[in-house]
Amino acid sequence: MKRILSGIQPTNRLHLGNYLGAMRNWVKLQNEPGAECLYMIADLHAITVPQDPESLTRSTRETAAAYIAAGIDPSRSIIFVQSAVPAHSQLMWLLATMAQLGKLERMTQFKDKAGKNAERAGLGLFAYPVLMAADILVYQATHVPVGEDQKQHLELAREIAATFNTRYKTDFLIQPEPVITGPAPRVMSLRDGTQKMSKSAESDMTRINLTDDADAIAQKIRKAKTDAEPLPESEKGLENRPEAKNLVTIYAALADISRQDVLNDFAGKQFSEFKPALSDLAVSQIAPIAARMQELMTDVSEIDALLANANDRANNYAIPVLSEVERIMGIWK
Ligand code: AQP
Repeated sequence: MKRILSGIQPTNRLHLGNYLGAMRNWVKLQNEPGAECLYMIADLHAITVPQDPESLTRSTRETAAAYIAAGIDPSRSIIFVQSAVPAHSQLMWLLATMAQLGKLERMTQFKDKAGKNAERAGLGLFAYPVLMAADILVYQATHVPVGEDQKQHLELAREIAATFNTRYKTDFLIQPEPVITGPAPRVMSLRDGTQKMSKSAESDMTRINLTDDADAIAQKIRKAKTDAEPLPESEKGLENRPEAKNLVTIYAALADISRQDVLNDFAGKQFSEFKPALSDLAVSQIAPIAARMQELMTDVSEIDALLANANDRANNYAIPVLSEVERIMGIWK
């Protein structure tokens, strides 16, 4: 029996990177026999950088719609909002007493997000990995699908669970394992192949949103940065060509084939020929998600009802775990 926990921050519209790097694998996991999946909308993580309140609420609903439109079935998986389960924040405080500053200081995502101004970064951004540990441990999750950039945080969650268990002579907290679901591609910006495709990048032309219609997708791919060379015969020929590599990676991920298979079909071809093929493929997979999202967003009461029900189910898992941690620690309640 696997219990799986993962989530995305509702920081803006979800994009192709979130879909190919995370959500598509979540659907596969949901369909595995014996797997119980909890997919969170991580609004408490989103506010570790300033968010406009109205946009945050809108993005929270839209993220729920995106999960469903991408194939996560709310009757099989629990799609819930992190802040609606107070046990996450409560457990975070208890775990914070066991998280070492030195380890938090080594987290590369904090360094990346805080940039040169680390002294001015908020405590929430610094403590983000402790909240992530609470997110996982409060469900006694056994498996967590993580991208490359989250591996360090998962390791910290394992260490915090081990510290708790050693300190209180128990085996109550489960050390979660990373899930390997096959290749989860890292999708890069359409305008700079060295930067990750990101919700918070300023220019909308850098990403394909899951809400983009066929015309928008085609336009973004047409305008995507490339170089003047034709496509190479082998993957080695993509080295030092980040934009070309990115478009080939996206094609391979959408078609569920290897990069080499893509090159076998397109070697020697110019981008003027490759881009329309990529565009057709992207439209065939993303436009139906966008259409379903639009449908769901026309009646938000249905989404709100689904979330209310799932939030209750998530609370039913989390509250007893928090209570047991408190009991073990001797917390007065
Ligand atoms: N470009 C990407 N390629 C592949 N996977 C990606 N993910 C995000 N971007 C890419 C995966 O999506 C999941 C959730 O991400 P998140 O919202 O929690 O935070 P993030 O990784 O910081 O995503 P963004 O889009 O870049 O958001 P902002 O701009 O708000 O920071 C993770 O599994 C991640 O690997």
